[in-house]
Amino acid sequence: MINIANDFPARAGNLTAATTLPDSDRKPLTKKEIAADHPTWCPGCGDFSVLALYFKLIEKRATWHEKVATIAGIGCSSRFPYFVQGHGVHFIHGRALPFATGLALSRPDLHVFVFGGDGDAFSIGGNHLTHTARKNVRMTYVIMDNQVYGLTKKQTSPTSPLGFKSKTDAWGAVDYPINPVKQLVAAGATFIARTTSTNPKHVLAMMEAAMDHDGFSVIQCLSECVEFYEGAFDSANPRKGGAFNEVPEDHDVTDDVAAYKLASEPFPGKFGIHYQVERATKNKLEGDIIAKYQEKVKGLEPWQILQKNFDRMK
Ligand SMILES: Cc1ncc(C[n+]2csc(CCOP(=O)(O)OP(=O)(O)O)c2C)c(N)n1
Ligand code: SF4
Ligand SMILES: [Mg+2]
Repeated sequence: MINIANDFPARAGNLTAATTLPDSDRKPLTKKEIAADHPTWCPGCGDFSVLALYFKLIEKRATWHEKVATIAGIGCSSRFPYFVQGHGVHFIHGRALPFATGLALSRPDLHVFVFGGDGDAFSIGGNHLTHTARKNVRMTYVIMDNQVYGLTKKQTSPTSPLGFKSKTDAWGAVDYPINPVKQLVAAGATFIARTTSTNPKHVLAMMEAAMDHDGFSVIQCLSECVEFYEGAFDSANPRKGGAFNEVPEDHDVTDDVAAYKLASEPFPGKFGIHYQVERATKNKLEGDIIAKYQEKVKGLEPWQILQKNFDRMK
């Protein structure tokens, strides 16, 4: 049996506070309390900004350690949970979403955040992304898109543009790149937004809107890999001669065809919420089935429920 005070002395303080104080008397988390190890990303990496804004979001939303979980797969961007002092998992490459799904379904009191890269999301994890989107599991997924595999030192990723020269495409990429928004619309995601790490105010606004969405909320956040794809997003950065254009006010976010069209604009395209609709979450639909069954077996001991199931199988 785990003894929190002995086995996790660093966390024991938080737990004691959580168990003895009524919620109304508890202080919300500060950035200092949620920041862990010094991030080990290369100086200038776009991922620093995303992490800083996640801390800001947690601070702004006045929440507590046991109410938030930070999950990731593998990649530079997926090192995210290491740098967060809180509950989280650095999981298998491309498998962050199935893990997060289990957590989100079994713990509806938590807000589950998933962070990861374009490779993690659209290559090895592409299948999981499609299914999490159609199931509409309540969580927020921030895809830190640098259009390259950073951790493994410059291979072509599914979002790398045609002609991109890398260790896997010495002559330039020939495979047509994935358009994240179009892919997510087709898969059935109920919240899809685009932002860029060089615009902190906008990143925070998108994270807040995503957190408020009751369903699977996905943000494609351009996050430059200064080591292996420098300058990739200059065209979206006014400080580098580019343009940051927001989604037009008259765009109907509930119209999937309009979202698809908007996402077809040449890179860097528009930033903001491209698509948002309400659809029952898997959390709600499954929760209803569980509640209905629990009503049926009310008063029975767990072994009696098991026995009933065995009897039915005879
Ligand atoms: C099953 C498996 N296959 C391949 C790898 C090697 N690998 C680790 S990270 C990665 C790609 C990372 O790219 P991305 O998700 O875009 O993250 P970034 O490093 O760019 O942030 C690959 C191919 C792995 N760790 N596990
Ligand atoms: S290799 Fe690229 S993505 Fe990875 S930490 Fe360095 S700059 Fe960031
Ligand atoms: Mg990447």
